[in-house]
Amino acid sequence: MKIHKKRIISSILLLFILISIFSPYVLAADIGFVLTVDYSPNKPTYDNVKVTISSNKTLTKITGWILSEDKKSMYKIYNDNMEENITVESTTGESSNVTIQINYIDRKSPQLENSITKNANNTKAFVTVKANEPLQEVVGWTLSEDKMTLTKTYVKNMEEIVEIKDLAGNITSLHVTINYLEESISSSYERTSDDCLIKIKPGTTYAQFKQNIEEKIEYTVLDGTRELTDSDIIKTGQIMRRTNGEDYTIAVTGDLNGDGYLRLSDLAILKMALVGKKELSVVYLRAADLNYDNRVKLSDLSKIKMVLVGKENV
Ligand SMILES: [Ca+2]
Ligand SMILES: [Ca+2]
Repeated sequence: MKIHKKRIISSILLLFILISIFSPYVLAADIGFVLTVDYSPNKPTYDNVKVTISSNKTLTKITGWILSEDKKSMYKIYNDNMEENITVESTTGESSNVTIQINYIDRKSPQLENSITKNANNTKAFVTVKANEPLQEVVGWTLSEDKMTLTKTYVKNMEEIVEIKDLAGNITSLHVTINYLEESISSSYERTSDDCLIKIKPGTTYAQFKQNIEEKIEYTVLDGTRELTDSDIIKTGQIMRRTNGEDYTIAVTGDLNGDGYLRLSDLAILKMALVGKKELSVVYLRAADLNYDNRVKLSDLSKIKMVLVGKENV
């Protein structure tokens, strides 16, 4: 019984608070004829746009508009860009002019112009796509600040179809064929567009490394300025220097302190990097990307843990 009483008291208190919050509006109830106009969606779209006009008063029906049950709002569906002036009237005789303006319905796919250049060694191809309108981000591509240009660097031959979307989602398919780059330097290791060499297992010796590089490729591996010998361990941060003048920075998977192995100390570094207490340079970010998805995230931390307890392999 006591509890019940308390509830009543707190309900009364709540009511009092609510009244005091809303009383300024209640007192100023006659604030005239107020209209708000809502567009849905209100960003580039290939859909129709629903325009809703809401008011504090009941409205008079306008031809072409659908009035709500309480008559305090009405909507109309527009299937094209347009500008229209309408006069909205309340049932009590007030009126107000409203300009409806829609200029972002887009049902045209982007027009693209693409060009491909390559470097002198035939080891990289640079694809540039220019559009006649702003584009959405495409995974693996770099979008310019004005969103009109996409670029991507290819380091191996491939053929792919890229779906390029404008802001409204209209798609133009781009067929990219790269077939004139030098053949791969390794069947196990991968060269990235930022000139790192990835997918090298921790604890790899230089002798083992050499077995994984194509025979026709001429190179040395440097630790600082020192050339490696066969029994040396391959470490993150070492440089593979080719006779064609290209340098690739070596990223040993999971080796984040540059000793060539994956140990608890590497796990500690990844933890610090993930909480923002340590910044990793490009090659160490590559080494930290244990699942090779081009991102360093918690999933890489779980993977490193699984490798350390022997439940997974690099
Ligand atoms: Ca290490
Ligand atoms: Ca990753």
